[in-house]
Amino acid sequence: MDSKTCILIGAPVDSGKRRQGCLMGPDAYRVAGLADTLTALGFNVEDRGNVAMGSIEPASSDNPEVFALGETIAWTKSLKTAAKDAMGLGFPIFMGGDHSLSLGTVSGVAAHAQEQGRPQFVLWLDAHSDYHSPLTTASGNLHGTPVGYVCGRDGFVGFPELEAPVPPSQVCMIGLRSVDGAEKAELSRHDFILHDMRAIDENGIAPLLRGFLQQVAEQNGLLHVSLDVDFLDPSIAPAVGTTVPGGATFREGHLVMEMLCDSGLVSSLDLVELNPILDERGKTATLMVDLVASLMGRRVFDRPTESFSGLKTGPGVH
Ligand code: NNH
Ligand code: MN
Ligand code: MN
Ligand code: MN
Repeated sequence: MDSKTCILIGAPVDSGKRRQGCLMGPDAYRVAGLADTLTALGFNVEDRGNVAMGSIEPASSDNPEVFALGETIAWTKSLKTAAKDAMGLGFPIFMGGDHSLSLGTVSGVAAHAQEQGRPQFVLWLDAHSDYHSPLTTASGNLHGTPVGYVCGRDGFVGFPELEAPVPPSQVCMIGLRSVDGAEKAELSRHDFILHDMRAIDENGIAPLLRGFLQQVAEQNGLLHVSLDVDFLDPSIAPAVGTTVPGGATFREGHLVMEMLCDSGLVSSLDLVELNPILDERGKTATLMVDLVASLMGRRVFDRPTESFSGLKTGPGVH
């Protein structure tokens, strides 16, 4: 693939919860200047427009609460294909759309990784763990299920068969502060790498992330980053339907992105849950674009390279 090409893929998914508005996300990123920002950092940028949902087939769940199941299945199919294809062409940035888009993007990039014979790692930057299945969700909102799906939980009837389940030990979650009881019980049965806000407060975010990056490097993994707007504190990122107080600060957000950049390990990115109608003069969309800039190399001064044992490459080089 071309390491200096960023592929922008709009995923106007709004089926993952009842409050509508995330379908405007891709255009908000465009208006906030995502493409120009990447161009200024030296990338070739290819905006492939928005992915279409695909045809909705009749679908039903044993859980009567489940919302818009058929639509989310249709999105998962089309986004999985789009993600798998894009991995061969450059560094894909999936502009959401709510977090149910990650059922498609993560299963797609993981299938690509398997074809390359490399392990897929996932960094989940989110207030929530999104580890429900359609059978366990109390809200019925499928944006709370992508980690469950990509890690191979039961209950995803009607969704595409998983080609390459991601082992929980290859999933790191940072920023947790709202985890449902049923999710917590199920999470604890597996070896996810879980860092809640208290862990960030006590240790600082850098050592938590560094430990995970070391693992990715040692295993020559590909790394998908899924950035939920609600990872950030609502005071700096209000444009999200599920604000939870006590989130990552402006500098914690940027530091994560800067360290990810220096690691050279990131191979794909989701930007999810931006709901532009809830924004304040575009400040959340602008912050998200600036975070992408930090991930892709914007910096004041260079740092000595981190001593990861993996390949020393740039973002998207894999
Ligand atoms: N766990 C809750 C649910 O399943 C909230 C999920 N909401 C999110 N996830 N915003 O990131 O409904
Ligand atoms: Mn590749
Ligand atoms: Mn989420
Ligand atoms: Mn969330």
